[in-house]
Amino acid sequence: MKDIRTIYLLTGNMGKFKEIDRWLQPLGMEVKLLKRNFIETQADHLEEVILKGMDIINKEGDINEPFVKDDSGLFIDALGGFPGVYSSYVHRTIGNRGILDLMGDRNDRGAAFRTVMGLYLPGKGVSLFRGECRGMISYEERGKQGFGYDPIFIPEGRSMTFAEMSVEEKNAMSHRIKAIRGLVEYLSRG
Ligand code: ITT
Repeated sequence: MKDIRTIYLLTGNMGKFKEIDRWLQPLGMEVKLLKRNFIETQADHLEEVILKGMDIINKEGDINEPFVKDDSGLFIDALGGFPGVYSSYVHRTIGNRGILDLMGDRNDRGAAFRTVMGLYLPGKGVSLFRGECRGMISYEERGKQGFGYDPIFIPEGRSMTFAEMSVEEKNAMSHRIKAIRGLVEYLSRG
């Protein structure tokens, strides 16, 4: 394992922080919150969003510690991948209710959550890790846990939404933790 015991997570989303912290803590890694006020660049792909975001932060030049940034989105098949890279804006504006209205009673409800996670290591630059979780959009909002689109997303093979699951249950199958597993494996390669 590259000798990294503390990772800074650049996010304003405490739901993400909780999930990542819950996963990394038992592996002996401490996650600390790194807050930065910057406007996220809009782009067509999560990879571009994250690379541009990390580049802006690196240019500020005041972070000399390993840090991680997570960019995620909900991609709905029947809506051509919408809201995708616009997930944050769409959630703030029309919300889960609006997505359910757009879906109406159509049967084709397949969707995927995707995460691209960027890891910055001083002297090594940025590495990207990806994770996807397929599932379907529910017909109504269910559950109080989690955050964002969790109340309307049912992961493949399950009948509960993410918002009806504990952090541990969601982590066992989530897009975010698939990306984190890649990151941990990368660090453990030394
Ligand atoms: P930061 O950029 O500060 O990390 P954010 O909430 O803006 O936080 P994203 O751009 O990655 O994060 O997320 C886009 C939207 O998708 C946003 O509304 C999130 O709440 C939602 N989202 C991301 N991951 C999710 C997950 O695991 N479950 C449910 N919704 C999620």
